[in-house]
Amino acid sequence: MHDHHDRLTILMMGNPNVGKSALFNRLTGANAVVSNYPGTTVDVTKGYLRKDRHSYEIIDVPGAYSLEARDAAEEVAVRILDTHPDAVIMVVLDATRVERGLYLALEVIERGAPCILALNMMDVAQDKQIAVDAAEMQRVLGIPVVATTAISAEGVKHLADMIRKAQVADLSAIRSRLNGQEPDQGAVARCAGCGGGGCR
Ligand SMILES: Nc1nc2c(ncn2[C@@H]2O[C@H](COP(=O)(O)OP(=O)(O)O)[C@@H](O)[C@H]2O)c(=O)[nH]1
Ligand SMILES: [Mg+2]
Repeated sequence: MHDHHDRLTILMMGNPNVGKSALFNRLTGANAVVSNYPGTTVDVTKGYLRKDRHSYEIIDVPGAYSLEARDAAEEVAVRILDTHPDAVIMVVLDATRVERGLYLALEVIERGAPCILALNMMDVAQDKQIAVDAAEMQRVLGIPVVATTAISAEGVKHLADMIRKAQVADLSAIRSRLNGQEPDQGAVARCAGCGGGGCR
C-alpha cells in the first residue's frame, strides 16, 4: 500500500502553449483539482496517476520561459520547483519550437532533479515537415525523451511508462556529447526509479 509519503510528485513544466495541460489531462483523467496558488491569482492544477504499482501526484505548473521569473506565473513555477525538492520534472517541449523550449529545459536540468522530456505537438511537426530526432535528443541530454501528440494521446502511455526512468542529467556531460565526446563515467546519472541500480 502507498501512503502520501511515498507518492512521487511529477511537476509538468514548459513554455506556455506547448500542451502541458493537454498532456496533464491525458495522464490524470478526470480527478484534477484547480486552485489558486496561495497568495496569488495564478491557477495551479493537481491530479493523480496510477501506473502499475506506482501512484503519482502530478502538478500542471504554470507556463514559464525561464526560471529567472519575470511574471507572476513564472514566480509560481519557481516556487513550486523550490518547494518540491524530491519531485520528478516532466519538461514539455513543443516539437516545432525545440530551441525555444530548451532554455528552460537546461535550467531545470541544471538544478539536479530527475527529469523526463515530452516532445509534444509531434503531429504539427510532421505536418510542417519539421524533423525532430527524439532519440538523438535523448542521447545528448541523457534523460528520457518521449514524442507525444496530446490531442490524439499518441505517445502518452509510453510517457507514463517512462516516468520511472527519469534521470538526473549533467550539464557538463551534455556539453561534451554536443562536442562529440563521450562523458566520463563519473557523470553517469542516478535513476529516479532504481537509485542507480539499473532498472532496464
Ligand atoms: N495539434 C496539437 N495541438 C495540441 C497538442 N497539445 C496541445 N495542443 C493544443 O495546443 C493548445 C495549447 O495547449 P495547452 O495544453 O493549453 O498548453 P499549455 O499552455 O502548455 O498548458 C491547445 O489548443 C491544445 O488543444 C498536440 O500534441 N497537437
Ligand atoms: Mg496550461
